[in-house]
Amino acid sequence: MAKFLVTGAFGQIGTELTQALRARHGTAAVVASGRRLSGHESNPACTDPVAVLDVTDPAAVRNVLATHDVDVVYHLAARLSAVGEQDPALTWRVNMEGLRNVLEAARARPGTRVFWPSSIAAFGPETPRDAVPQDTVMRPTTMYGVTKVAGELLADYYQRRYGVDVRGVRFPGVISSQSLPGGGTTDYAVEIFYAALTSGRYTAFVRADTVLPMIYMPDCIRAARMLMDAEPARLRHRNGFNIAAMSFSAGELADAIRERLPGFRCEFVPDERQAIADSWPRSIDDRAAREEWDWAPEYDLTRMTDDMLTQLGPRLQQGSRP
Ligand code: VAH
Repeated sequence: MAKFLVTGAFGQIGTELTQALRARHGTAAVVASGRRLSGHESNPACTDPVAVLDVTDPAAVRNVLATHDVDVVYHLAARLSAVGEQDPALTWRVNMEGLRNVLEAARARPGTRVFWPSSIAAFGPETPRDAVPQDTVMRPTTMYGVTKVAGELLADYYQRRYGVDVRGVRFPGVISSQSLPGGGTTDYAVEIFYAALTSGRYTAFVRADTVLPMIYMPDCIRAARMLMDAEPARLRHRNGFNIAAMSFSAGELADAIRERLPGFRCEFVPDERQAIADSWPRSIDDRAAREEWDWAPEYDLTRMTDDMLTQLGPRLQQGSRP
């Protein structure tokens, strides 16, 4: 039985990825790890087998892989774009030292495979705004983005120099119904659903005309699984595959919700996160992912909005949040 380790398992993607991996491989096969367990007691991913893991501690990373005899690491622990700007040095340490420690630990255990996500945050103002090519100018303006560009290069180095089987995609903004986002610039695209179903009003922190690439969590998890299941011989790229699912403006998202909840009102009051959003592209060319491992999204704005309201509605009416 293959053993899996998810770092950042109690975060937005980690929570749902851990559950998806456990559904596919069995609970005992998937170790959920986080910097601490306290505060995550209600998180469905925070159930045995769990591990407390600070990814900036190389010995701790090596020990967890050895103790649980890990074959595959989904390395999600990271500080995101907005929160990352509050302490750039810590963001560098967590995002870069954490990744290097995981790659080093995988190198020391031949055959250990790694999934590590990059992000559209790896792009910057000089990147083409529309249909961003797989290989393009990458000069991000956030420390998070810097760590994603550097991380892609580091992961490619470990694959080329040491043969570590590490793979990754550039996730767009992720929208999820089972877990809250963790301090990113795209958090508005999740918060808006909770506000629409509770108070009926939301103040978005970006302009209405802000268009960003987004992906719904079921597609996010399927992309990770498809890439890790892909035949290595087909992969001409390795880390940082562009993937696209949908692009829409904050105003279009509010309109889609209002079509289903007529009383919903949304205002747009940009804050410091607007500058980050403005540095990212509007849409992505994901032909490489489609050609090399058959990527294809299953959720667009309409289907995602319907499912988010269907999933969240009953839960919020019962007064429960993730
Ligand atoms: C963030 N949700 O906002 C993340 C993501 C593309 C955005 O990387 O930082």
